[in-house]
Amino acid sequence: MILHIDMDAFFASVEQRDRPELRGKCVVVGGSSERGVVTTASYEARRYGVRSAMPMFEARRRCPHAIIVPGRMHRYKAVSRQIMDQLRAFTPLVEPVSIDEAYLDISGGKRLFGPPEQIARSIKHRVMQATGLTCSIGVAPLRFLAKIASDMEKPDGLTIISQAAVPAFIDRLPVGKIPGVGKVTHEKLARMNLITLGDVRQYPPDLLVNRLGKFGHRLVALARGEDPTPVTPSSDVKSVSSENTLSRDTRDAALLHTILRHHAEDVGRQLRRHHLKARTVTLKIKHADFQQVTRSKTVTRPIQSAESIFKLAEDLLDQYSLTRKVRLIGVGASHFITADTPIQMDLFGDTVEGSKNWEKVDHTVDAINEKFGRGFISKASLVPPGKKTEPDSRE
Ligand code: TTP
Ligand code: MG
Repeated sequence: MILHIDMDAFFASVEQRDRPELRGKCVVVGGSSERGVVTTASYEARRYGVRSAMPMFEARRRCPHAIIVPGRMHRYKAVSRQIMDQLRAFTPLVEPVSIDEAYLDISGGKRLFGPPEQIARSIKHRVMQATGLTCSIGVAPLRFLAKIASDMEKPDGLTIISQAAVPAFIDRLPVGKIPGVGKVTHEKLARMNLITLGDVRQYPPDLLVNRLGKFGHRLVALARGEDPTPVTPSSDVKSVSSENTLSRDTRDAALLHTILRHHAEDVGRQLRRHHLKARTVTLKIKHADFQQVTRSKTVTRPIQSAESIFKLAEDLLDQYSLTRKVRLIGVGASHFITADTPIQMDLFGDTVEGSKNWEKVDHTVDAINEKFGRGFISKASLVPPGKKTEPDSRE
């Protein structure tokens, strides 16, 4: 089963979430100048006919009381990452296709997360908990139908097309709804009297290919209920690392250990963000004379927690004889397996004793920092000596 998720009025919803005074109002995101266009509009504004890509003056004409806000792309991107992260908790097979939509292959999720409808509801719930935003979801045995389904009950929709319902759905599906059928193709099909995908199925395939070229092949396949495009996870990350050039060259082992700890923490965070576990940890050192040294250690069982990464990096540093001053130090992790599903976690367990608990700590720290900003909370071992004071009232 393929699940397609698409956020509702994404940019506008983020603005309404961040600025409570905009909630329930007609919000239009876009350029407010003479030549500005609408990027998106809240559902309140859509009632007045405001649409994406409409000139802003037209939007103003249709909805004079609309509040126009300029976009904040960095913000939307950050929220998008948060959403994709939530999705990866259900399956590693997540293919983001735009800033606010993704395909998931949920075929393997039944045992862990229940039937498709339950998975979809859990996803909606999780996305809401993590971001305060609503989304619409479509589930179907075919990728293109999942996409169409997610659009059918917007906003806050959930539409499931079961295997049994597919033939009838295809037969009645207006061709204009098919992703990839633009205005020109739509008109061509209309001239051939092809109104639904059912009409396409009954049409001689050769003739269709003749008229439409390559896209004709695709339409013939879709009409037969074939959409072989697999869900391809975008994450082809091969390694993650964290390093820094020191403000002063040093051989001070205690200082280097503290810095390593920070890097291990950062690497752990990246692994968790990508839902990966690593089997190899690499220590990288650049000396004052710019000579670079790397030392690696590979373990049998994949790790993810900052603590496990730090322990390995620390061993590597201890085994390396520091005869010269260090200019740059870093930690890397590679040799990945995906670490998304509890099955895999149980299967592989974890290596360093007690690191399961550390993983829990790391995940909690990630969640808090995600909500309140990076650095809101961190481990005592990362705080420089002398700064471990009582939290002030602000904290
Ligand atoms: P969409 O998912 O197409 O639109 P939407 O999320 O705003 O509304 P809907 O509930 O109908 O899904 O696009 C996602 C975001 O991408 C949208 O919030 C703004 C941005 N976008 C553009 O920048 N340019 C465009 O032409 C469109 C359509 C969207
Ligand atoms: Mg959307």
